[in-house]
Amino acid sequence: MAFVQRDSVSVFVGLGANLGEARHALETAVKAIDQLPHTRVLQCSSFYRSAPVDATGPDYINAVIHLETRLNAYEALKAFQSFENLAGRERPYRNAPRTLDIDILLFGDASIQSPVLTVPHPRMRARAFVLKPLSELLPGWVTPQDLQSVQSQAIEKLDASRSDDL
Ligand code: PH2
Ligand code: MG
Ligand code: MG
Repeated sequence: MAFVQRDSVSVFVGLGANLGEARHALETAVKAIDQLPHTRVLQCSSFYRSAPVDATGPDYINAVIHLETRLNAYEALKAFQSFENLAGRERPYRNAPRTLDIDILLFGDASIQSPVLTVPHPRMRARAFVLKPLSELLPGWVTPQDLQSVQSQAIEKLDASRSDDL
């Protein structure tokens, strides 16, 4: 990897899928991310089932992971997009149902506005499927007002011991 930086950065990443074996796709993605060079997954939230927000199609499975990496944000983005493609992701239109979506939410304290990447993720505070799992990993970041403002969005935490939730 060409752009490895010296210091490792603490990164939060949102995972989602609503086509195919969604839960399996998320589990596979977590393992693949953990195996990236200079990268370690530190924590994974519970898995949640959520109704599509600004989108149509089946319910999503969502989770958030915390990792540390020495890749820069663009290297991480490129790797995540390759994992999406390997999972069979198609992009017929904006917010189309998908087999795997991997979004950088927070990349250390970086603020990035480029044509390919905006960090912090511009819609993360408006989405229960990000705020609920993120509040498990980074409780101080998610305020009660944040959670209040998304309480109309249907979401349920899945039982970790059950494999038949889908
Ligand atoms: N992702 C979207 C649009 N809407 N809704 C839910 N519940 N979960 C998602 O991951 C999601 C969504 C665009 O990435
Ligand atoms: Mg997304
Ligand atoms: Mg995405």
